[in-house]
Amino acid sequence: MHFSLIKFLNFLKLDLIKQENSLNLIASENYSSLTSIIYSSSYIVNKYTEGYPLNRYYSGCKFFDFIENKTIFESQTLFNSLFSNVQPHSGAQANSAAIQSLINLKDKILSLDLKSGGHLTHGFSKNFSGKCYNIVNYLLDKNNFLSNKNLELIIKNEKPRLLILGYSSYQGIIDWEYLRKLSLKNNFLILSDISHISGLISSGLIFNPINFSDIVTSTTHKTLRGIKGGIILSNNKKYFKKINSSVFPGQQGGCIPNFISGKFFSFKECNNFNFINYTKQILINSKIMLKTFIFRGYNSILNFTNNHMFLISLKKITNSIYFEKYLEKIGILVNKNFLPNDDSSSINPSGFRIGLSCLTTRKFKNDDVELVANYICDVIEKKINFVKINVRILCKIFPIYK
Ligand code: DSN
Repeated sequence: MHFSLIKFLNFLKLDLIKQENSLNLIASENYSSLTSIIYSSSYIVNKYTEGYPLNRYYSGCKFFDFIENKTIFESQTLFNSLFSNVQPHSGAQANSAAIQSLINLKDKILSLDLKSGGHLTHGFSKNFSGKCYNIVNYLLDKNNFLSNKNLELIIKNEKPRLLILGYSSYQGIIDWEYLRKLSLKNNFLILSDISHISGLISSGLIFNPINFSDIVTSTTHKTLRGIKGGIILSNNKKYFKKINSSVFPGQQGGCIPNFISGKFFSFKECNNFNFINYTKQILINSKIMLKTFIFRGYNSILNFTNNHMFLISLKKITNSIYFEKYLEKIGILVNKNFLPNDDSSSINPSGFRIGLSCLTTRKFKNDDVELVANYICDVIEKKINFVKINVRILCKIFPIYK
């Protein structure tokens, strides 16, 4: 075998070893099942499948038509939706296609500020969304809540065409029912990006906004624990055709057929009681971990979490870049993160974000996550003896892939 090929294969192997030997608390990640991984790596990758079932640009798609239809069906069942497009390569592409389906270039979008928990594709100046649309941001209130009253005021003043709900680092509750009423009264549309919380929604643990939004988008690999990619859902007939044409040919060429077959297996796994129990445990773990940090004297933006994640402040404690890198050295992965109204730069923001999807997939339960939170506090407080070895032991007790 050629030397560089051996090296390449070795890096793949090393990455798996690193995954097995790390406690991953990155809120946007999770571990796909071996079944989903295997079926997203099939020979169907060879096929070009531009278009939609029974309406393809190329011939020879009849078996893939069946696969795509089944995948669509599974995602509709998961979210009680009448329509689903499973082709977006990613959440970013799903958002781009959804926005194109709803509004015109330069129309006004109201979205949560990136520092308060928003996402790049919700209007960041260097992203397509910030370049193609007129963006106005809303903020959390002074107690870090998403305030209906503040939103109502800004909507009255700014008259947006589109309101984006759904966030990357907000642990509070979104009042979809109230905001839907507001949208009907004030004539704006709602796009809900449920990427982070879609697994919790599909299990019925968080309110499903499908009937309270014009379009819903999600990634498939966060709490939903699937193969990487995006989906677009809607119960509003008016948008079904528009969404399909915004994805193809508007946004992408051919979809990635092997990933769509991987998504099928992932969705099938979510349509199952085991997955519901898994997501219940995520919520328990997330609440216990946050409580442990608070007990040890750390501040979060809210003193509760409604989902799989939360933010912890490092203000006046330590530097977040150094902290993230140091934790990685001892085998714990977190990501440094902005806090609402952060005056620090994106390179060195004032806090870090914790998510419990990965540890829960490894079957960590109440006491186990409490232990991990205590290890992190020990590291911050420099009582660091034995943490690295203890992390390694936990990784061995709770393997990802047996
Ligand atoms: N950066 C990821 C997130 O946390 O939302 C996905 O874009």
